[in-house]
Amino acid sequence: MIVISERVNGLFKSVGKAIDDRDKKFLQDLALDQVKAGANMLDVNTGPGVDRPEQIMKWMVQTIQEVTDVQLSIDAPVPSVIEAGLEVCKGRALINSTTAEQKKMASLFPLAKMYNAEIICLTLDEKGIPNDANSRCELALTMITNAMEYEITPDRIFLDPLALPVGAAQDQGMKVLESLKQFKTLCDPAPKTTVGLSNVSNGTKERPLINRTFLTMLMAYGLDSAILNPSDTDLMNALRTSEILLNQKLYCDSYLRAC
Ligand code: THG
Repeated sequence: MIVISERVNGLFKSVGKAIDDRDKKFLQDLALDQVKAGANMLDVNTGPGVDRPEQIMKWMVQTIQEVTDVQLSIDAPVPSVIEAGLEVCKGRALINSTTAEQKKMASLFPLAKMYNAEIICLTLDEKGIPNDANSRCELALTMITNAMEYEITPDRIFLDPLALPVGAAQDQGMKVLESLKQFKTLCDPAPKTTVGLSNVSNGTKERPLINRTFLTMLMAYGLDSAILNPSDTDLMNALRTSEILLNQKLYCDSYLRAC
């Protein structure tokens, strides 16, 4: 599993404050802490409603790169903010994200090509998030085909079926699982898959339990990566145990400590 930390996000109050104060040390300590907790990648997001998000994205990427070479996922709803992050990103970046909306694809696939980046493709379009797995697959194919026009091969694509809050859309959990399985059959080489795990527990009273239960299910359906909170030890233990049970990692008695 590729673990992408969700914590480097201005949405969290303490991170938002560090951004406002341009507190480099806070951001750098957070980044290192996430890597130590098991993050293979950091999802960098300025958070909503900031002034000059392009400048803030650049500052965040540069500040983090001063202390770690870990891969960065540049997360923003606006292409110009993603481009700002890509301009200063030293290693290979993951673009988070395009959708199947024509305008989004027309700006983000050229950026992925220009910066030789990987890219997350959210299965939603002008009409919103589809209601079932088949329609999510249709949008996934649209994005895979469009990406090929820019010489972006499927192994550089992470398909995201969009996990939704269980309290608001209870029927969607199973549809997300089915989508993951079907995505793998769409092309060869198969695209990778990801989800924003914490979405599923938004607004519930049992967030950590719901997150880790859903994660083990997603992994059984072939999930390759997830944006999650690596500081949640129970969650990471469930993840490591799933890797063992799915025969993705070699078992030894001390596998939790070894990770
Ligand atoms: N897919 C992709 N990218 C994504 C998402 C996705 N990026 C953003 C998001 N979804 C994943 N990241 C988060 C980060 C935080 C939370 C959920 C998902 C979260 N935050 C607390 C909340 O909103 O209640 C904040 C609490 C606090 O302020 O401390 O839940 O789906 N590709």
